[in-house]
Amino acid sequence: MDTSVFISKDEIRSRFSRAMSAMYQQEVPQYGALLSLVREINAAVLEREPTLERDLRQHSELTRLEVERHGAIRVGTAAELKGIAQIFAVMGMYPVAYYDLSVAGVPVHSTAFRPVDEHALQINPFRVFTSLLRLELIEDVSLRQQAAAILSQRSIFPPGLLELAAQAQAAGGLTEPQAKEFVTAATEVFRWHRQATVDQDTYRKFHAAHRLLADIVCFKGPHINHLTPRTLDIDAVQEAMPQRGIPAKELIEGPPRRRNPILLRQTSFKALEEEIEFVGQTRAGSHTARFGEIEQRGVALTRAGRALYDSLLMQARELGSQARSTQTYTERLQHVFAQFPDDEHELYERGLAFFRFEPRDPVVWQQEVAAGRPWDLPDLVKRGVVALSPITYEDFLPVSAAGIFQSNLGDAEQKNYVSQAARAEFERNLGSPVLDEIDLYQAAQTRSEQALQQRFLAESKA
Ligand code: OOG
Ligand code: NI
Repeated sequence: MDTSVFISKDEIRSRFSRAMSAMYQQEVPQYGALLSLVREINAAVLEREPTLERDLRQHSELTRLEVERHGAIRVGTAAELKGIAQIFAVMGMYPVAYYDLSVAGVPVHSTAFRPVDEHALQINPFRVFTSLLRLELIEDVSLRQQAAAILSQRSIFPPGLLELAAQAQAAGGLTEPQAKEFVTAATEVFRWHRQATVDQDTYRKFHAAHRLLADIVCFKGPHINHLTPRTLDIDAVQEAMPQRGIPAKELIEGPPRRRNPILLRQTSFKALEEEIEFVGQTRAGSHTARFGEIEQRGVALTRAGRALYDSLLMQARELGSQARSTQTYTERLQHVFAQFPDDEHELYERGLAFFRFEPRDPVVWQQEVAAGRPWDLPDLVKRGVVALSPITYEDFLPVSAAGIFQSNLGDAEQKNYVSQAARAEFERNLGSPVLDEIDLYQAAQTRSEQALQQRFLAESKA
């Protein structure tokens, strides 16, 4: 087979994310309004910070600043999850990390399908946060059985789509006409259907048990529930949303604002009420599930860095639950996170964050090579011969994800389940293990270090 006729996975992923964006803007006009706001604020930031502009331009980031960075779906069964995995694989998206949301009272567990290699991430990092319903966390046994029966009746994939995915896997790719057909059919899986598959009483029963249960079980498929563009100033967008009549969630999730951003900050507007039709009823009902989100990413943390982040976040939240506190959550977060170093060199030296390495200046580098000292990266970094370039965090945060879920469920839904992580069960349902995100960042850092070391050795011999 002549593989040169195949369209690259990265290209198929880019086309898919564009198609999803177009569909979602049509389905949820308020999402279009959010996109315009983000575009305006990004433009203002670039004007204010010419060095950032130059940086983004150099890294070919400027032209794709406006493309969506992620979306989210929720599926009902193991078979659906396996099919979804097969479809995303065609686009070079693989399951990374396991997220247990049961702690937050949400009866799902999740992974994110995303590109993993650096080149693919650079071309288009689009990822889909994918949650699987955990019926075993629904108390009412008969409701559980009814949900399983309804789910077993539906088929979320248009005819031919899984076959096309299987063929892509067997042959090693898709030709242009196949890729076209594939993107159209794959996008169709996530379309919104205003016709519920059940009558109003059934919907109400599921809704009363958990709103998420109704959202997952009562419709034809796993409609995309939000898309998320990248913003260069999340605080500005958060502030501007209400002024534009966009009902913003109260808080930005994740770490506080810092000089050196870490991990992921995100916020959203609340899910809209949408008209739906029930089986056998002429009067319309309503359902809320779909919203818009924005994100701003920072450097990926090592296991030590992540442990520090988790413990500081916990502290900020615990302080909040003490009645005496007069500080706002944002103030507490700022205060507690003063303990997290905000200096690149310190983050590197203390092994808290992941970086790539490059010579700061060609002349200084030449002199260093000529000096004949042995290779010692920490020393070269310390002396400023080698510059640090942060490795971007490409994943999600379970506490933040829970906050995003909950802002769309209403307070009444904050049922707390005991933590019941079930990673092995999830992986069985998925049909493969999920990749470890920290291993991926570690590998990227190690590759960068080794490449620079090889260059150092080669040039010093020459
Ligand atoms: C997913 C919520 C999590 C994020 O960005 O953390 C998420 C959902 O509501 O289905 O998308
Ligand atoms: Ni999201």
